[in-house]
Amino acid sequence: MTIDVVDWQAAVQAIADSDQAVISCHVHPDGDALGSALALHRALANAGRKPVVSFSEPFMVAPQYRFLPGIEDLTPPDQVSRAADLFVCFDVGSLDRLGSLVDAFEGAVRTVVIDHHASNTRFGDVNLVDPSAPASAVLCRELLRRLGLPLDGDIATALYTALVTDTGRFQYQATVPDTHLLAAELLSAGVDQYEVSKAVFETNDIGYLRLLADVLGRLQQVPAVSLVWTVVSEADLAVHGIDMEQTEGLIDLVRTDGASDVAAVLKEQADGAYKVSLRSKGGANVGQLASAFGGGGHALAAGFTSDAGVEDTLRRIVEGLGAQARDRDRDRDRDGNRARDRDRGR
Ligand SMILES: [Mn+2]
Repeated sequence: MTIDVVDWQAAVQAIADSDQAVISCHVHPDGDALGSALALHRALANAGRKPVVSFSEPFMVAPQYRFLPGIEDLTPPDQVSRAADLFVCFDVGSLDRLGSLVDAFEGAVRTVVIDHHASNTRFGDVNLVDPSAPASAVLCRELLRRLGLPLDGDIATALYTALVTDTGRFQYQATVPDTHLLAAELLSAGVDQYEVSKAVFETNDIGYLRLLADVLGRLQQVPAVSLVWTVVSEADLAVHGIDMEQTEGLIDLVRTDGASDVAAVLKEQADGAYKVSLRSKGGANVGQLASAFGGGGHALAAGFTSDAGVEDTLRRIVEGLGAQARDRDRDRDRDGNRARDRDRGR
């Protein structure tokens, strides 16, 4: 944990002092964002408090998360107070990622930001940010412990769903022994892990499977920068009757191309812009790349939005990856020269 104890204490104090906290997460919430927010909401409600949990327009939960306990407690964002005594958000790297709840955040008396994105802009009064945490849910669990709020089966299910999705089923690099210990603790608290797996990983819409056939059919490799990429258009969604929210897992298939270090999926938005998801297996730093284009994320998983069209967006990605590769080569050469100089006794 890289979070200062003073910050933990400030967050605990802020939450303990609040009666009607607004709890939220980023737009188009994934399992970690939604699971963490629902977990804190339920824990506070169990303690007799009156928290509100919500997220931005479009106020739609992706189908694979609709089984989550507490989903029925979500309040539409336009009904959320713009003058709450406290606003707590999970998995939100920067203020704009709160979408239509930005004004609710800005109107709150106190704000607490809990996140694990390396690119987090620390926009809260209190910021609990640990880029080494494999999921925001890990920080949520620690917060509950410090608040003295016990787990129940529903809280554990929300946190487990967050953990299993953000770690790629305990596969990604941030997964450490403590991650498995937390999973064990959550399962012991009453999670039916196969119900979670079935809902999240084993239930696809036939339209999505057919969309996959189209989208994977147009995969392209750019060997010069070890990139594989594809695009999902609004037309694809219309043809197969799919919402963009349902394509969250697509990048995980694309990234399995064994010949490529970096995977990119360009998703066309209703306004014609493209949301770009990026993954790296360790060669490139896609977080740095996404930040350069106004987005953010982690070294191995990041994203940004582009209104430049497919061709120009791709050209920028390729140029950015090329520049990173040249920087890495230069660093390697310099280190090599140093080692040689040392060997020669200079
Ligand atoms: Mn996360």
